Amino acid sequence: MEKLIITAAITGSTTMPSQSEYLPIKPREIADETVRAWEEGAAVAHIHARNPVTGQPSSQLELFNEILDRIKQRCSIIVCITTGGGVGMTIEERVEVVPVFKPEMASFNLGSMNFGLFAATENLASFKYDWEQPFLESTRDYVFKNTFADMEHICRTMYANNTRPELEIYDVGHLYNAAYLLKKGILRAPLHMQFILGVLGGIGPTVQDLLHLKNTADRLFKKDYTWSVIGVGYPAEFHLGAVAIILGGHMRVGLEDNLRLNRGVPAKSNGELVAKGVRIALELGREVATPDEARMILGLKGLNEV
Ligand code: KMH
Ligand code: ZN
Repeated sequence: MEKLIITAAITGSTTMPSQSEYLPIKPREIADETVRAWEEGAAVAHIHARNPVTGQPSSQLELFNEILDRIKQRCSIIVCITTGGGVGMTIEERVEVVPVFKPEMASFNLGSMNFGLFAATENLASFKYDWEQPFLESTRDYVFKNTFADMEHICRTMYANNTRPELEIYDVGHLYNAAYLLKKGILRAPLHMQFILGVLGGIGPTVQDLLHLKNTADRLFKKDYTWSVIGVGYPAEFHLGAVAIILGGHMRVGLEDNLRLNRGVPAKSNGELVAKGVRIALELGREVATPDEARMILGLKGLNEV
């Protein structure tokens, strides 16, 4: 079995600063957390930016620039920049990072969907920032927009910049969207897919759901693809990661998706979550890929081209 690629999703745009005091916000913090994740065994870092004062998700290129610069100076991790962005960002704002930074990889979301963030914080007693509660509440009436026109635009922008798309699959229909784009030559084989389980609006975070995605993908793409899994929340992050380790997939961990290291124990860094992923992999007899080994597995252009 090929080595395991561990992706660390460092901060994201869906977890709130009030949910964890360890969530990195400033460019320096996001870069420090990325380097720590790399030291612990992550081969890929999935990067979002936040307003350094308020912690609000941001599409500002200057913030991305500072984060990416700091990471590149200190380690060789593969950077996969988000084009999912955050609530309220336009497609143009979300995709701009691709032509500007020409990353080795970027996320590519495979369909429009409800994306409910309000439920995860229903038990929070108070909020640190004024924007958090209205932001979460606004997702009761929010559609994460990725129409066919949007997907075609994002996909063409990626190939024009030699950036490998990481296909974000939140439900079974998204696999059929990918199959259509592949048939039309908009997407190119082999695909790299990320199965995301546990977003309110997408498929649930169970092993049965993961196997259904995997079996459907095998049927549609004749096993000519690589895949990774995100289990949103705890313990899904590690349970579904373990299934991916056993089945030959790859795994993503990180504070974007899950804030707990163990039941009732907050994760104090992305590095802790990566280290746990490495421990599980080694216990199950699967070796962990370095960034350069991951570049070979994923067929990436390399750090000199970004
Ligand atoms: N927040 C994850 C559930 C993206 O950034 O484009 C999905 C994600 C997508 O990471
Ligand atoms: Zn993301």
